Amino acid sequence: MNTGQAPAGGRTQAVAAEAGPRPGHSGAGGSPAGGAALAVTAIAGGVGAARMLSGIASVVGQRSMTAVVNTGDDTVLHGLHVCPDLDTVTYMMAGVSNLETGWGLAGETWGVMEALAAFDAVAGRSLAWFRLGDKDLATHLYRTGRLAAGATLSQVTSDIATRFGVEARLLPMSDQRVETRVTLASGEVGFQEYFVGLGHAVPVKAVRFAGSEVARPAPGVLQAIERADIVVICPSNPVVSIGPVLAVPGVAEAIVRRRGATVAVSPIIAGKALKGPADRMLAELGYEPSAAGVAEMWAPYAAAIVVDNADAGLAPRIEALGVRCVVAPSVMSGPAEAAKLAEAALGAAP
Ligand code: FO1
Repeated sequence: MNTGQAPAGGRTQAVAAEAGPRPGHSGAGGSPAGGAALAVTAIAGGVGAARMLSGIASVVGQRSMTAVVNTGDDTVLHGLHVCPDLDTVTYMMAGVSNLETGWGLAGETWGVMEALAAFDAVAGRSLAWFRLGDKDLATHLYRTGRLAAGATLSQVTSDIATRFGVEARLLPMSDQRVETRVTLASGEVGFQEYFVGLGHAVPVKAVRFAGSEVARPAPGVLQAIERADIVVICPSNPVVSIGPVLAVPGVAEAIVRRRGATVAVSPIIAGKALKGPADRMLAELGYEPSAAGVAEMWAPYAAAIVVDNADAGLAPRIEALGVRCVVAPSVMSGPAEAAKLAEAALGAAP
């Protein structure tokens, strides 16, 4: 999917803080016991990817990992540059994320949002519809200030990861702005207006990634894909979380070249997304909302896919696509389950 446009017809080849980490968090990174760590590069969206990454970290150690993260969800609010997926991944890898929501920081307070909402009447609209916690705001303030002073998003992302003690390499997909735009019956809106503002409760007619045609992969992205022992396509929404990454020129081609070393994990279990609108969105855009539909989308990119036990019956269809199907429990209800899924995914890579 290197067209800057999400696929509309489906079935196409071209698809196309609190102080300190929680106990058990492997923030120090390092190799797993008993040998050299595998170098893993993950293509990541938001919450599902963050859980998967923490599972991978518990298997190979953070220092062996690179995550190439979607920035199509990024938005400017109150003049601040907010990068939801980068922050979700950073906070999860640091062991400081809000585990209930999956986004934002644990132990957050909301004083600024409450004070901001007091301006709603004079503004004539809701100002705090996208909730930025007091501590989380420090991340957006720092990022915005550094970008305004001329730093690249890659540099700032690296700084933020360092501040939170993350040792995995976190790369934005691009230093240029690529904006996921969603067409609804009422017209086109930005991704967060659809996702948070409208609670993703309205049908999607089309998705595009504005700016992708002229974007370049951020420094290190192509090398991380080329040099990885294993590339993992995380269980994120294929259209709006992984799609923008693939839309950055050169990234899809790099993954296709590493197809033999690439494994995907299905975000769809028994026809449903655990969180978010992926199942509905796939159907609305002409894809089959099932693990087999996801396998069909990823067949050009990945030699193997992990699907949940509930989808074991789809294995023959998936294998007929030329994709090795590994069946494993894939609901990441906690760190132990995430680690087991990571083991299955890393073991699935040919
Ligand atoms: N998601 C929500 O559903 N409501 C919010 O108010 C919200 C605020 C927010 C603030 C910072 C951040 O990094 C993420 C936030 N998210 C919120 C999550 C975000 O909209 C989505 O999870 C991703 O964009 C989809 O991957």
